[in-house]
Amino acid sequence: MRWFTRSTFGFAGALLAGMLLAAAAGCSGKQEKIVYFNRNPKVSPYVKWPTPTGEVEVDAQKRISGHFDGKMQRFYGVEDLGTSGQDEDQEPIFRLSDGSVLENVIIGDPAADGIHCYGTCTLKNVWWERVGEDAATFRGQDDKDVMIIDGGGASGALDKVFQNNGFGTMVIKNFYVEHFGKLYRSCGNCSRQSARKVVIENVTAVVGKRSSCLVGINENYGDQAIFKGINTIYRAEKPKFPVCQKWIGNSKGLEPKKTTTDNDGVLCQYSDTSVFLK
Ligand code: ADA
Ligand code: CA
Ligand code: CA
Repeated sequence: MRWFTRSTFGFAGALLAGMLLAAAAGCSGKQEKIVYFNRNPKVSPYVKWPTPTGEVEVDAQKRISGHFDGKMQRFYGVEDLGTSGQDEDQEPIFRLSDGSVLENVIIGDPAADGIHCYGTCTLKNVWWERVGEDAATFRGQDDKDVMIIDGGGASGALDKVFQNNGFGTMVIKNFYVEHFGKLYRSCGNCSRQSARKVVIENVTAVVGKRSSCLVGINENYGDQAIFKGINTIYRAEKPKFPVCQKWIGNSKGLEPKKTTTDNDGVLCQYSDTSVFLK
């Protein structure tokens, strides 16, 4: 379900239409508001969504190497990137090479395949107003690679928010998530499987109707999920919502099989001092 529709002529078109409307309304003495398509998610008691300082249309993936400060502008896809469905072949808005840092960015709608990171990288204060196919994908090249997501938040993920498809550790900290399927999934059926890790630290999650687990890992490849700091999960919508779901993954592109859930102290490591279920 889309929360709102977006016409094909894009933000500039909307602005122009808005101006024309306003001009026309001016003749009849009525004030019309400009219609913005990339709206903030609804107000949340747990987070303050940032207000964009500007709007940036992205028609081809932006390649980042080194440091990029988005200065809290809203970046969203147009033309080939003007997609936000569940198609697995979408390109990202940002493509980060090994060693990159991306900060102060708002990803608007359409968000396509979000952000791809090839190697070690850091996302600081990045917000997704309405996640596309997923929010960010880590394609670590070896077990030492780390993708750090520090600060920010995400809303509107029909399925996954963060996807770990290569090697290495994903750290998700100081992050807010709502209206999501899974916050994190170690790829269940990628052709290159490995023992992937995730560290969840100071995360606030509001479980929604579509939420199926906070993190999903493959037990047969020795994945791990480690919870640090204070993580708060509001699960009124689904009282049995699992924090950590284990699966038997494969490298053949098949649908993986679910096994057990929750803390076992080895693969899923948490306690009632690191995870608070509300
Ligand atoms: C699904 C799919 C994977 C991979 C992933 C992604 O989980 O089964 O093969 O494409 O999405 O990276 O979006
Ligand atoms: Ca996917
Ligand atoms: Ca994807």
